[in-house]
Amino acid sequence: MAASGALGMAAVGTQVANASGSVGADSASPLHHTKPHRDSPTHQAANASVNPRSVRTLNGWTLPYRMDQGVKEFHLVAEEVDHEFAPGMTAKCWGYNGSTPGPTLEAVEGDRVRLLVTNRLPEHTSIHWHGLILPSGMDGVAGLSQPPIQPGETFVYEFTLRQHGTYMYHPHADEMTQLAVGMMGMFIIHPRGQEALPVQRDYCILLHNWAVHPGTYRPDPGVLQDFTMWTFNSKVFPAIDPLVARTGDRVRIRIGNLSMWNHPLHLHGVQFDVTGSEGGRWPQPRWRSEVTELVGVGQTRDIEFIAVPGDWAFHCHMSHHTMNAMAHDLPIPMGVNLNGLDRELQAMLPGFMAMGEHGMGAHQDHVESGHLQGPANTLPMMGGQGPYGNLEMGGMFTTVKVRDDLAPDDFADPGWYSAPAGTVAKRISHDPNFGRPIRAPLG
Ligand SMILES: [Cu+2]
Repeated sequence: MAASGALGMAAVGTQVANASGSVGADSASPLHHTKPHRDSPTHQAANASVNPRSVRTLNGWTLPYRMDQGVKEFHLVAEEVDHEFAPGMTAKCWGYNGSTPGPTLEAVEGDRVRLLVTNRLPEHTSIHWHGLILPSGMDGVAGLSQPPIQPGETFVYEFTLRQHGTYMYHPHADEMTQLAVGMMGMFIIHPRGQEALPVQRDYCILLHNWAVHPGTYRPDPGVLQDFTMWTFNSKVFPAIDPLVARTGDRVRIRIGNLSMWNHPLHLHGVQFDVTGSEGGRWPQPRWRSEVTELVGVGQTRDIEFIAVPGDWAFHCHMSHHTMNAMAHDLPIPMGVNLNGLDRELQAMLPGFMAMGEHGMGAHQDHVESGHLQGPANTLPMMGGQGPYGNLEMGGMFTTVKVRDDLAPDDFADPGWYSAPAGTVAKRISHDPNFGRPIRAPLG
């Protein structure tokens, strides 16, 4: 694979497929699947590379680097981006190199890295390398460790990576605003040398929340709690890609949280091990077997599991975080007869539709049949179609799709799982008085 092809793609901001392992200049890495080669100086100038041990940033990409006399040089551009949360909803956000989250940075423990940061925003910024051990003056806190990067300026950070693990980057200048509008990314440092128990699939996901009021096109940084969008890598379900794996693969999901809530991430179908964090991959005796892991604000957590065949839900367990925009200040009147309420309220609120008398599950049907029209530029609270009907999900929800017959570099959505005969729950009666259920404790 020609590395210059990756550069050409990166230059126009297109996603760079790197999971198959393009030829990197990191010839010190012992894990090259392709023959290591040392770039000539002229080749370096024209070349950009990605680490051959790349993670897969769901719905995102890894930033290629250039080698400059032994230093891996990355160039981040802080800028406004047009971002689509899912078809039907876009916003003017801020990010890096054309995307929010910004591209994932990947390097190897021991690497010398140089990070150029160009500010194309209308206000000053800086980048804090969250969790990295580095000289104080490289820590990126505007006013404390460096002057702010003014609009139009480029700053350079340079340091040696002295650890491995799952890290993040984000501004430390007007931080509340700049985080709220999408400025963040992940920084993955691979250990030098082969990992014990190597993983076959290595995903990373950055959690965030947004307040994009229906009918508006910019996130509101002043909102503290009533967020409308809960995202994996700035996307909401059903626009979040599935995590694809082959049966028996060791899969790692690296989760970072730069939102303003803690998120209990829950995976169906397996007991996973919590295996790492900003502290690197932990020694195996410290691994914990769990099915839900709380990822706190400002934390990263790595989980690993052996993939078992099926379609498995992977989501935040705060159930309002698996919904899209809701009117939080309206009650959901379960059990209340709503006859006539619509008509009276529609005089004041055109298009109002009272819902919730029998639960909210009808919402998706109403939206998809077209008679519940939301305001401009927002998304239905729930959506997504599965092989058996509506998924009634939004926000921080996706699927892990595991199949027996995938090539190691195949990350394409394999469609829905066809379950072996006799292994799917099924209807056995239409009668509400069916059977003899026990409704009281014995004795
Ligand atoms: Cu959550």
